Amino acid sequence: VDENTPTQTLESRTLEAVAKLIKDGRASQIVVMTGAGISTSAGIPDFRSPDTGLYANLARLNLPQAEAVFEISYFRNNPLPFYTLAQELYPGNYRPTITHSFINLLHNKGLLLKLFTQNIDCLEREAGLPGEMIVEAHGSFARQSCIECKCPYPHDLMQKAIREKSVPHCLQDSCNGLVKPEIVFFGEQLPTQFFMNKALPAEADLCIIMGTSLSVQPFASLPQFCSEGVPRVLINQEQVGGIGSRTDDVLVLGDCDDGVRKLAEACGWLEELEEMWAKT
Ligand code: CNA
Repeated sequence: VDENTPTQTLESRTLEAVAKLIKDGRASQIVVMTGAGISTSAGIPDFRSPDTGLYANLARLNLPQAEAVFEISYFRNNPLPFYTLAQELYPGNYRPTITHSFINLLHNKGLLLKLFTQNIDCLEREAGLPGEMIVEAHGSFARQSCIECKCPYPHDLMQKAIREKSVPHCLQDSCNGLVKPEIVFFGEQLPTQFFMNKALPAEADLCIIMGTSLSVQPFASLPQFCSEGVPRVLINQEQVGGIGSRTDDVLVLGDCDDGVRKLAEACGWLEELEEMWAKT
């Protein structure tokens, strides 16, 4: 839609109008959808940004193609590249960003319906958001199991393996299969939690999408489940996923920490947000 198309819900396609909607109590069931871009300022590279993204920097691992690091058939023959990467991404090495704190602030104010994240870094939990508010669509490092018999593997042994960059094997004598954190590889089913919650965006009265290229399905389809007339705000370096095509879509192109600060300021929450973040 072009600039002159009339909006349905917002007074204008701006962050200020979104803030007004929130302050007027007309947006209180907010769904947030995130990806690797909300963790780049914490120091964790995303996948697809040219030059800085992980895919651009995987050459040292000698992979046939960058994506192979998350392919189960490749992992079965050569799990080391994944474990090299896992050591980098493993929770505990990074501090949540102000964008993570913003999502937690929405929850504290009773405005968050659900966070859908593609991230596996657990930074939203570390920012204080309770697990039940989060749909980890691509799994996380919170659990690990054998890729053959699916038997769970102890967390402390996994931490040790990651630290030592060794590859853990199933503890069942008869199995000895490879163990992998329950993060979703290409071609693997998403967690049931995703399918149980994927209709939720239809109940939202505001959608905020941040730091994702919206290029991985089925996650990329989530914003389409928002009802017509429900504002969808994209805070991202680039325009993605057709956001901008509806009358109440708002594009905030640039760094997501900047965008989040602007939205918080327009809501009158900036000081509170900065204080909350300082405590993480
Ligand atoms: P992606 O495809 O790498 O896209 C990232 C998006 O964020 C791009 O559109 C960037 O332009 C944008 N971006 C990068 N930095 C910023 C910033 N500071 N401010 C605003 N926008 C920014 O990542 P997606 O999450 O969309 O792809 C899905 C994959 C990436 C999922 O399976 C994740 O598991 C996986 N991943 C996760 C992490 C993590 O957990 N932190 C890190 C790397 C990859």
